[in-house]
Amino acid sequence: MGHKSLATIIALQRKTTNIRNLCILAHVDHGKTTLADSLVASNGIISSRLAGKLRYLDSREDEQIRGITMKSSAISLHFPLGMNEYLINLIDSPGHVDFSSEVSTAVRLCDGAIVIVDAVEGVCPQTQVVLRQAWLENIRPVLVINKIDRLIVELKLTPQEAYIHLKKILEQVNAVTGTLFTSKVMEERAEKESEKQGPYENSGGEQIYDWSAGLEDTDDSHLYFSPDQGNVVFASAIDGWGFSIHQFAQIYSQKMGIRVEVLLKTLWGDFYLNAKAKKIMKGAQSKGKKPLFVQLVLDNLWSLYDAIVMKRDKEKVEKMVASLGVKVAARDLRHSDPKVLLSAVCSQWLPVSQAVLTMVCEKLPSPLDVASERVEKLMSVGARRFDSLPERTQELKKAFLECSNEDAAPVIVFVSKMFAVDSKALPQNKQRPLTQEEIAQRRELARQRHAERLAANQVSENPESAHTGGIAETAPSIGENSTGGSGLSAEMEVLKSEPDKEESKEHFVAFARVYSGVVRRGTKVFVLGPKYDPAQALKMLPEGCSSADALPSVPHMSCCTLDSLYLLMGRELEELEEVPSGNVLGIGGMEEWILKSATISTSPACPPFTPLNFEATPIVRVAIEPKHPSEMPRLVKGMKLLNQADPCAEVLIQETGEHVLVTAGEVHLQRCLDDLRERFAQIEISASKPIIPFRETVIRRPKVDMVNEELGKQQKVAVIHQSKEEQYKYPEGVQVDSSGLVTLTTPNKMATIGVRAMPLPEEVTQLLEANGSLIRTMEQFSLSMKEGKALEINQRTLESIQDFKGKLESHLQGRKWRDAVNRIWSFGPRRCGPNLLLNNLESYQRPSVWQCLEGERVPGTALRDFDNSIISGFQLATLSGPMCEEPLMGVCLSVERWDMKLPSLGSHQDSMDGEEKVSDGDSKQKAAQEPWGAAEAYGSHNKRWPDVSVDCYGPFSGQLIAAMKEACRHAFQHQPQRLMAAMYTCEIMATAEVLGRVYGVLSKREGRILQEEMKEGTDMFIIKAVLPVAESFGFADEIRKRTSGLASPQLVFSHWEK
Ligand SMILES: Nc1nc2c(ncn2[C@@H]2O[C@H](COP(=O)(O)OP(=O)(O)OP(=O)(O)O)[C@@H](O)[C@H]2O)c(=O)[nH]1
Ligand SMILES: [Mg+2]
Repeated sequence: MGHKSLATIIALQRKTTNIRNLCILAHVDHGKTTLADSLVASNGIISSRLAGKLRYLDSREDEQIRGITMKSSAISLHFPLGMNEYLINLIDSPGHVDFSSEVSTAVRLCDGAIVIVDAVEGVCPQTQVVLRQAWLENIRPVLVINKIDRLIVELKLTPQEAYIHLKKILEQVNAVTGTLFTSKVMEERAEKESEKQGPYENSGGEQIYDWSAGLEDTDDSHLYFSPDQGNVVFASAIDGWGFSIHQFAQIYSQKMGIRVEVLLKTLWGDFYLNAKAKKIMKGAQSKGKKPLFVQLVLDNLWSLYDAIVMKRDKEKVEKMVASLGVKVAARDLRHSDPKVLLSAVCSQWLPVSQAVLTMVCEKLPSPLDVASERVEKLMSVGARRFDSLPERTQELKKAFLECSNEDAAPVIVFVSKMFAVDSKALPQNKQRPLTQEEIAQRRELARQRHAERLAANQVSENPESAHTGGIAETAPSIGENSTGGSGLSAEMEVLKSEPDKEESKEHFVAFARVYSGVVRRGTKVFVLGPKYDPAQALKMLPEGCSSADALPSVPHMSCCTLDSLYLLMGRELEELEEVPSGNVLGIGGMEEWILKSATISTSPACPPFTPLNFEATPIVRVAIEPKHPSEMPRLVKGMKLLNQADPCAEVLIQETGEHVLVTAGEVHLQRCLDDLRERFAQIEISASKPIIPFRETVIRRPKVDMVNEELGKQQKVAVIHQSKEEQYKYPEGVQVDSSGLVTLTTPNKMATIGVRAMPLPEEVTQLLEANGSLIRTMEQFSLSMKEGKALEINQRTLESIQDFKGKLESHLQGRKWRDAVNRIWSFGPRRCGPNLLLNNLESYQRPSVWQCLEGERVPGTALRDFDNSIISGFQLATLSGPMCEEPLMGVCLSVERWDMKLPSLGSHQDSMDGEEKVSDGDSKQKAAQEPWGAAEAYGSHNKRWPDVSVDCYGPFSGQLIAAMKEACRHAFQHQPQRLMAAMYTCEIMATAEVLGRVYGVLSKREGRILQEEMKEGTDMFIIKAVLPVAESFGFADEIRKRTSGLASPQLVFSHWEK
């Protein structure tokens, strides 16, 4: 990039009001990257001839080959509008579901978004997802309806039909927004009402619509997309044109002498031109007249396409070109491909970059317009109440709102992902293409040297001449090309001394945004992990300390120096000295401190930002091994790098020592494997077939006997299972009674546990699945209570918990479930999964999991000893079931017996009758919380039960955990067991001709059709189906092949099915 434009951008970075941070969002293939090309071309970074063909922001080779974007990438553009010059930080995001985590990382850094919708396909599943994501992050969207050319050329609609079609698309998009908006209004109203003291006061009818107080600054006009609001552009990114009705209003106000304001209101909608009366009238539809939009806008476009593409009418084209006042090169006029001429004409007449960027600058907010609501959301992690944060933390809200780039303002930066770049791509090492002047200069220099050398050669052989002769015109040495100018960075020194070793090294750049203050090179900052707690840290750190001081170590906080800052320019990076507030930037050298995302600040009071909302569930797992076993260390290193470079891939080492990669889908898996092979590990690897995920569950025992001939298919299977189960030999020490209660005693015979397994009603399982985050909040609350401090949970979350509890109660009815909800001991696995542990012990009371709802709070309630061992045993049992070590789902494990037979231990035991014991000491409770380390805790602090805590069978709490786990497993095995398969939903769009083939592929793969409907205004059918994940591999490819690429499904994980 030229020095001039770099300087322009640096200058613009300080004008916060003129900055727009935005991302392009859409369903896959709706034209995001193509549109980005036109915007990039408007800055001269690529030639406008190549715009739309190059897909400049798809810089990876596999992105170019497959034609889909896989990583989001950013570029900074400048755009003059009227008297102002704007800085546009643009992020292009992928549309494929597998990469939706990349969308989350992009959306977090932006204030606005361009949502693109394909004019033929309309609103697709990912369109809804991205609209929701934009909504959840409180960023403002504008709309581009793209590929209008397809309506003309492919669907061959008339302008009138196209107008109706476009109106429908707008309705669809607005319907999605409408749903989001209503749910939010409802929520806020509920919250406001609960904040008022009495729920019965103020519930008069007229209050119902009075939600304005919470939303006074959310003017709802921007919520809906409408051309007359100026937030819709109609475009064909590939042909380079686009317009909002403002442009046409301008054109026709001059031509027809109608005021611009009038045209703006009437160009879209049911208005028509009454030529006789020279008036614009309402009611075009009822009177059968052409709406203005058709007459003044679409008709013109259609006739242009007709003349250039369909009829190739040279004369007409020339006339039109002349009347539009555009200049077309002679070779474009003669070009054999009419599209070349078309885009030459259209991109001058209605340049898409102009239309889109004008809309962006006018309709999207600057970083200064950040809403207070968004700030609070970003700052308060999870369910925490904003006003429960430390005072100094709350004060930082002001810094967010001011977005100040004064030196005194605290620095706050959020890193949403880490991305890997080749060391060659770093600006320090890059061989930049030279500007014209530089080339001329160098040519001159080389000429001089050449002349000198010739002269020298004539005199004598000079050893230096060989050296100078090596300099080529276009390949300057690194030093000459350094953009920093003032000396080389430390990294460069290393690079120079060890070029070979460094070449293959991956560098990570943090994808970030400055929310407050100015980031400078060399600034010392705190790096805060997602679990950092400012309240805890402020207590530990001295008052007024800074990151430059020597500080005690605080959990989830580290200090580091920012050593390189970059301007992100698509494929390139430019080095920067400082980046002021409100800008998107790259930060180098953070890989040691940041794994995937982090918050960076100069103030220790800064809270970590709320975690990103990831929409995709990583579900496709493969085991990976190197081709040559000796290369294992490289694989391990490579997988570590991959884990860091991908927001959503997970890397696990299983107990068996297998290295497992978990990805969001097949395409994502392929990309991860390619990355590992070619980049991070650089070795040959082999990947197993995808490991199909299952869940294990139990079902109700069928109430039929074996001779009943009327058995359904399902029941027959159950009976076969049952008879198998009867043969199942329980190991010694495990007793099962006729009702299914499994009892088991610890090896040291001190404790006996009785557990029963029951299937949970399906609705309950679903509820548990859907409310994972609430359960986690409850768990956090219980933990904080144990530690003696109560977490402040915000009202909205409390209400959701109450609601959740109510729903559980309503589904757990009947004698079997009496009071079950209040007897919940834990959720599992991982303390938040879809299984329940019930406390059905008569004699044992423990604090309920619903503590946070109970008004009276008794911190540090003493639990019975080893309460935690029971929970841990349950967690282990639910994490991997007895059938194939997969997690359990929909299982209720009820503890019905828990006896502790304690040996008489002399004086301390007088309070116990050998059966029951209630904890009083903290140390034992601690021991119970850390089951595996319990022996030490007992040994050193508490001599009361030396022979109970540890014996030849190991620590007692450990024995109890193992016994509980075994009891759960046997109880599970006593019931009729089932495996649940993971299911995808997919939406396939196909034309009538290929419909049959789509059905063929679906049924071969055991897919089930849920719905089939005709897409309005097109000849496409939309088929919604569910498909087992196990059958899905290669599905998308097969569909594409069988339909010659006409249908391509998107698979989204949906649910588990028995
Ligand atoms: N007819 C027509 N085709 C277009 C238009 N814009 C883009 N395309 C084509 O649509 C395809 C997808 O375009 P991309 O820009 O890669 O789409 P994308 O939204 O970036 O796709 P992902 O990044 O994979 O989600 C390409 O073949 C483009 O040539 C348009 O305005 N009209
Ligand atoms: Mg793309």
